[in-house]
Amino acid sequence: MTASELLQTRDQLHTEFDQDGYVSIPGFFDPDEIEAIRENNERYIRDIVPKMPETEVYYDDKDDPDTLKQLQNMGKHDPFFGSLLEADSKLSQLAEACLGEAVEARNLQYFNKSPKVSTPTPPHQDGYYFHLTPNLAVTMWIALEDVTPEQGCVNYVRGSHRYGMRAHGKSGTLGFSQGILDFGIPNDLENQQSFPCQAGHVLAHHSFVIHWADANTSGDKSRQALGAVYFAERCEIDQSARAAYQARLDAELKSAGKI
Ligand SMILES: O=C(O)CCC(=O)C(=O)O
Repeated sequence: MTASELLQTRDQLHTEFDQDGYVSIPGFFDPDEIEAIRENNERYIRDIVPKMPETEVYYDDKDDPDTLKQLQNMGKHDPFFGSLLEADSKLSQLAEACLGEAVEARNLQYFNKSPKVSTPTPPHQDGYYFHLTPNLAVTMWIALEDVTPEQGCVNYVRGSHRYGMRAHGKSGTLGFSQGILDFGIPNDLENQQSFPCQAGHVLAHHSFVIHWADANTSGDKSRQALGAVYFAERCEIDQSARAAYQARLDAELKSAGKI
């Protein structure tokens, strides 16, 4: 999708996002754009990851680099990824179109499910991790490669952003420490939508939308994606709650030998 197509479809995107809690845009990044992102991602993993703080790099198996699972704050560590997020970038414009108001970039994450070791992403709402008032944010999930259900595609509960925050508890999953405790009520089951997709496809979801992904059972393929997070500019962040949560998590992961 070009920047001008994005501008032309702003209202439609906002209406759809309001109604379903997400939008799904095949080909948001064209093949050349996604190839450039993939090449820079490889460079980033090779050159930047070794210099990153251990609290921002998760491996399914810390002793096996092939099991790299998640990275945080890529935009802060590298100008290429910083430019993907900056004001007026396509992602920033999409975030603004979805929420219908001014946004601020917060994080760029890498999400992989290695074929060697892979765990499901538990059903959760991103807003649980964000500590925002109002809880208004959007995550854009960017497929770096084609993703089938066997590789662990993203699934949503359509319309779930309208019912507020569900109770979360420890999931035991590295990188997604919290999951919805009572997931599977009739509304969850009746409104599930799965999104197998092709490289360059972008899914943008509201901070209250329930989503999850299965483990990668493909046997030989990775499942690589980026997640770009924007908060509505007017949100207040409870910095002390965020910092306390992060400190607790880092200490738990450290004592369990995960980081
Ligand atoms: O990549 C995944 O498995 C899930 C990503 C996710 O939860 C998110 O983008 O908010």
